[in-house]
Amino acid sequence: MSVQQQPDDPAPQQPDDDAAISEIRALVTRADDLYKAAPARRDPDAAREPVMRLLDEARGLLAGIADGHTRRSHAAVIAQRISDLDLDALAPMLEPSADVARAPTSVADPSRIPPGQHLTAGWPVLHVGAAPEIEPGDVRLIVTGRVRSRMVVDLEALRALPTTTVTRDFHCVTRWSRLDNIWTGVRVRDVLDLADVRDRATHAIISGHPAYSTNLDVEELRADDCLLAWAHDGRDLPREHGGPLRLVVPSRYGWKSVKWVFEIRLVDRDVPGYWEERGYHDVGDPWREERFREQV
Ligand SMILES: Nc1nc2c(c(=O)[nH]1)N[C@H]1C(S)=C(S)[C@@H](COP(=O)(O)O)O[C@H]1N2
Ligand SMILES: [Mo]
Repeated sequence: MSVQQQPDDPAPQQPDDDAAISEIRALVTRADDLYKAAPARRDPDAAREPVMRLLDEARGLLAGIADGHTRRSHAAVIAQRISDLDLDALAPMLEPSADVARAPTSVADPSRIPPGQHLTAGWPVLHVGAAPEIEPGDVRLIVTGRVRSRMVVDLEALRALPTTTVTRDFHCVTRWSRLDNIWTGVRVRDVLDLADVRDRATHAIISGHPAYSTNLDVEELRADDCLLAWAHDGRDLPREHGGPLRLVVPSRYGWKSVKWVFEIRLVDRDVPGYWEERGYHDVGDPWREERFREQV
């Protein structure tokens, strides 16, 4: 599969962008190193301030990246780290993607908002690594592991299955919620049935580009509103939100909704994914506020 990483803008990337990007990368690496260092492990509160200073500095350099897509991608990388340290500092820095219709921020029924969440009208972009650029014709989804027929399907084959549209709220563990997202795609259940999942399969590891994964139990994957989606609000899914194809798991925090999804691997035990290995909850139900794994 060809996965190229390119800026949005066909114009050549500004040399200034490169300078800002490498400075940001260096600051984020320093922040990570500092946070992982043994003294920081013993006293995370003391580490917080110097790490935040580095991340703040990195954040200040974002304005130096002219290409909007590249800028949001780097903002997302910084945001994810800040969210671990100080959620209040995060909200003002999340840059919503351009050209996406605004979502409601007031609701008649406040019981639609899970505990600890606030509403956002824009659609923040959040992911680790650089967003890949994948042509619709290059999309391949592998369904493998404990299945009777291992499958590799392309987007055309997925679109030939019965299409479903659902309207669902989206809740990110970094505390923003976006209401009334209209997703169009196919039910994961239909794809699982084609692959003929073996009885022993209890969980799945879902992987997305460039190097992301999460775990879900099979029962959740088979829910009516769990989709492999290619459209949002009636338009092709924007690239930075996981286009051409992403997983959508509305009943879980956003980190389970893998963007640029390329593999569903059925397994017979629960295997933590990217964020779960870093302390996020294995289930991640926003209504139960399952943000983090219980401390062991
Ligand atoms: N491939 C991939 N998918 C991903 C992520 C990621 O880092 N890589 N981040 C997750 C997280 S933490 C969230 S909240 C949502 C954000 O989706 P959005 O950028 O469309 O708002 O994508 C999820 N899917
Ligand atoms: Mo998230």
